[in-house]
Amino acid sequence: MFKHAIVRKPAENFAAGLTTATLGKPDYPKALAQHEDYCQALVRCGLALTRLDPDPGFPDSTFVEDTAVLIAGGAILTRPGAPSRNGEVRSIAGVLAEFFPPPQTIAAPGTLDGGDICEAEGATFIGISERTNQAGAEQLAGLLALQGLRSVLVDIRGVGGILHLKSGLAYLGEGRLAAIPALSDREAFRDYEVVVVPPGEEYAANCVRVNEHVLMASGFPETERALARLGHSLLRLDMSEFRKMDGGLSCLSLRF
Ligand code: CIR
Repeated sequence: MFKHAIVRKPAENFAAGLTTATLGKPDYPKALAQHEDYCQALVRCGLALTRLDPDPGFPDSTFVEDTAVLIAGGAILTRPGAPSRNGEVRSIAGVLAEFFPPPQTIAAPGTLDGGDICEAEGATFIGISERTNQAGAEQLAGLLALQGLRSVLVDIRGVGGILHLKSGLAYLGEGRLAAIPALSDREAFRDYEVVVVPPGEEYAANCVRVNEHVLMASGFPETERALARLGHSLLRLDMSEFRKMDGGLSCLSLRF
């Protein structure tokens, strides 16, 4: 069960962050409203929120998930692969100190973004991407192994259209994953039931199971029907403005 989440409101210069999407510039008031809806959904899932102030020094800092990995009661500070995001870790470290013992860290030459980490009961999948390199992935796997946790590295560098592993993969609980077609038949996932999101609905694979609910982006009817049919209680959220900045549902919070 998750009890808590850390979120950070987007800063006014949110549109100055990194993106590869060609969906236009995000509308700031709309992004704020969508962020608030997201926060309310987490509250509805039973979470207490730590809400951080916007940080215009780092336009991508609303995507807090990338700065830390919270697994097995411990915190690991990441070393984000995008140089412009490296400084985001410092302020998150201060917040995590309220909740966790002194954190482990990912060290150079390793780089790692939290968006590449998918914890799936029995295994932690670590994406090797444009942001997370082999050294970073191996460091994290080593730290998790000290806790007796198994990691599986998943190279996503050849997969188009996703920034992070979790842009195309989510753990839904009870041995079930949601995945984009390009990832769905990877050997790494063979012990899981994989719900494949249909072509054209790839963005919907970045959903998040939070206690009794699954948060998913609105506007993806086939995925919605498939998840509902499997008995998931869905909370649908408009993510349009975050999508314009390559962001999804999972990246907007650190949950623990
Ligand atoms: C970036 O490129 O770093 C941000 N604009 C988006 C980060 C999204 N994070 C995530 O999916 N975990």
